[in-house]
Amino acid sequence: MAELVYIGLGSNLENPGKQIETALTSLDNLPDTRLLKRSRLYASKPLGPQDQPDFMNAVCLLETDLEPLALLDALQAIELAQGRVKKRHWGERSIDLDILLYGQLQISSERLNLPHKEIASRDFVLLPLAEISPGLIVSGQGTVEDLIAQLEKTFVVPWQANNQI
Ligand code: ROI
Repeated sequence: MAELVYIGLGSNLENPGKQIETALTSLDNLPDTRLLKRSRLYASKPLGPQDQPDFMNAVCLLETDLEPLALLDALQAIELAQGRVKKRHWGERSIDLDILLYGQLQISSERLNLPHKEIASRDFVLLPLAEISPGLIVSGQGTVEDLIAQLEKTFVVPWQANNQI
């Protein structure tokens, strides 16, 4: 049965914008999977150590027949194919793909927690999510706009070729 699945994409190494565009193409090409929507690219200040480059982030909506763990395997294969580099905990990375929401599914296991535990606290997830799915309810936590309103401050801006955060 096809499910609607939100994926978060992030990169701050090796041409981040291009890393995200490449990953979006790969997601659309997964078996039994279709890319329904994607956000713009957003530039964001790093969460974690500040002595690393700013991030580029985006969110997309897929329709997929892949089961959650099969999808997770597929995301990790895309990360590997893009030569994923991860330098340190909460540090710089060339591409990071996270399953944010998988239909209404709630699971908590060693490999996968759904909904993703950090959605509500991450401006670089919430702003692109609100762009592609205004009014989306993040299970038990309210709408994406409610969650944005609860953030103290945001450090995320839609990216244009020549802007600064
Ligand atoms: N910070 C931002 N702004 N965007 C990310 O995608 C991101 N991903 C991460 C850590 C290192 C926690 N910080 C981030 O994994």
